[in-house]
Amino acid sequence: MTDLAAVKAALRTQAVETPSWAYGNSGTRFKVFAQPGVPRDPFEKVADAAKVHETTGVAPSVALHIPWDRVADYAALARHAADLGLRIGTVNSNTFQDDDYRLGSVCHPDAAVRRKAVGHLLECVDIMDATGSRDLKLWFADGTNYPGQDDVRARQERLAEALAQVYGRLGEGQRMLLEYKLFEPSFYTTDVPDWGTAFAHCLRLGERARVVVDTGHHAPGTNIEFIVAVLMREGRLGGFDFNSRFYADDDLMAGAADPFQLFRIMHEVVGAGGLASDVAFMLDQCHNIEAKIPAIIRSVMNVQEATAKALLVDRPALARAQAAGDVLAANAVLMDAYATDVRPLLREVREESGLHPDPVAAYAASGWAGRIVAERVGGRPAGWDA
Ligand code: AOS
Ligand code: ZN
Ligand code: ZN
Repeated sequence: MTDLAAVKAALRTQAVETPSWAYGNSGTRFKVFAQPGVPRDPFEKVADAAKVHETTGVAPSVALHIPWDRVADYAALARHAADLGLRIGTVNSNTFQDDDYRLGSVCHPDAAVRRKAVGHLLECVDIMDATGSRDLKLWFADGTNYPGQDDVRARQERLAEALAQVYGRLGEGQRMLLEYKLFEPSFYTTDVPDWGTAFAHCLRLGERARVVVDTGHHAPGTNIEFIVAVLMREGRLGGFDFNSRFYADDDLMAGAADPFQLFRIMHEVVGAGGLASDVAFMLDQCHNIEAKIPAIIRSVMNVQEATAKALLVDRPALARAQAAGDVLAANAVLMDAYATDVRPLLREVREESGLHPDPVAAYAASGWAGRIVAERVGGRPAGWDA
């Protein structure tokens, strides 16, 4: 028998961080379809993120991406967020958009380029100090395209050196989250291609270096929940970049392509006590053809639904079935939870928190979509083609 009050309480404590770049225009390398009303600066991105929190109640922070979100006064940006009931979350670095980075950034064969890349990462920590952010998220586009292009082991050494420098600069309570990705933009080797490589670097650095699992960064068929379980057991899961993929790193709405996978991941998180831990639940998405704010609201709701289902798993019954070796009964316990329609429960949770039961409808009724189209003329791309 599930304790519904406990499930609701857990759901109320959930926090999903939304990414600033998801509010701006984005696209593929073929075309960016500009949308009217998109933010013209980081302050407006924060304002949109505040709308997501206002309607869902569970999106209290927004991640920055530097230099896309470069401002003159980061403390002012943090104050602006606080005024809107939000805080600045993870700071994401960008060492992939300069010509200098053709052969990589922190793994580049030229020490001068490596110094430039590390300088940028250190600047990101300065920004964290100014905004009060806890986490620095590192994703490197480093790698090679052809066998023999560079020395794989030398590149790992350079990476380790750069990470150690940045880790040493972190303030107390700040963390380094290292994100891995199988391929792209490099097509032969990637310097941080998988959780094992990221984990190995984190182990050398120290306890505040953690791995980020972006759900779009694996080979098809990879059992992501297994990776989650192992990293949580080691105390090294820093957080998630949630999104959906059908083919590669598609960055579609979380829970859109494979809601069952999202449920299986959240089942491992809940089982390991992750909801009450320091695991960061972030979205990393781009909304190329759909309206951005409603798509982010939908993604947050999808994460909530997967979480609610994971919380509804009858864990004592599951443990009994597992101990008895009853394969079918154990599987049935999980599938029963997954098959539960949790939408009425989530509507209740929202109403009990003084929110509209339907965040999508609440956003539509707020008039914000019309207001930003009228007020914001000349919205900027998120950065990919800036
Ligand atoms: C890139 O594929 C990664 O998912 C990173 O998290 C990246 O920094 C993010 O998508 C913002 O561009
Ligand atoms: Zn990511
Ligand atoms: Zn990605």
